[in-house]
Amino acid sequence: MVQSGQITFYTHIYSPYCQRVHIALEEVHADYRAVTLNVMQWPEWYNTKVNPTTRKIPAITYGGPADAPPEDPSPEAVKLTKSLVIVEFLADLFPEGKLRPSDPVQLASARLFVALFDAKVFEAFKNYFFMATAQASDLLAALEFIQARLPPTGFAVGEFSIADVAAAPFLARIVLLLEHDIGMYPVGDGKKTLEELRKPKFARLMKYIADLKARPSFQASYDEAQVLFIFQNNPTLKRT
Ligand SMILES: N[C@@H](CCC(=O)N[C@@H](CS)C(=O)NCC(=O)O)C(=O)O
Repeated sequence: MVQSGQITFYTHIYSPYCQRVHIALEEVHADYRAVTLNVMQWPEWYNTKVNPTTRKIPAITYGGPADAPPEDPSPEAVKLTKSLVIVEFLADLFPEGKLRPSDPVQLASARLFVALFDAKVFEAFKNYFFMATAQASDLLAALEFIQARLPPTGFAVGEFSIADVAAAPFLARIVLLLEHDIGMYPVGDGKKTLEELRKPKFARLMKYIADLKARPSFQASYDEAQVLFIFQNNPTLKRT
């Protein structure tokens, strides 16, 4: 399909939710303009003119004049937020990008994978790294649960799909945080947890993560050094 409207993508490199959208944009070869928000000084125009609904990133505007300034998008442009809504929108807009399996069973499996991933892995990610209300064993259990859903080879439902778009940013950040022992858990716990993940029991999951990270769309949307720097300086991840 020839893209019929402009796409402006509001983002920041640290955000796994933004990376979902970024991966999808790259996968479908969309023509888009990325606007990095100054998250240290959250711009008021973003809350009032781009995303008054949730005031979070990511968001996109679609359509309207291509030369409208990002901080003053045209009323003609559609404004969308919520990473998975945008990813599904891009899958619809660019069917040739094949982000969404054409087989209904595969599609349902991909959507189920996303729902389970968010319920299990995201919860453990938040609670283990940021809240210290979960143990390493909770994170490992969530990852084992997701690993058990993977086919022997390939991506979450075989071919690369929305399921992988949703999972990749979080899985990459989990490994990165563990490698650098960043999180609200006791010092040294991250490295021990990573040792567990490097055991044969988690070989399938680690191969899946390696395959995700090797994907050109992932590489185009990720800068490990920058993400690490932001995590290292994130006050909500500083142990007291
Ligand atoms: N469920 C939303 C979550 C988006 C989200 O939490 N974004 C964070 C960045 S990772 C944000 O904008 N935080 C700023 C804030 O809460 O003020 C999605 O899927 O897009």
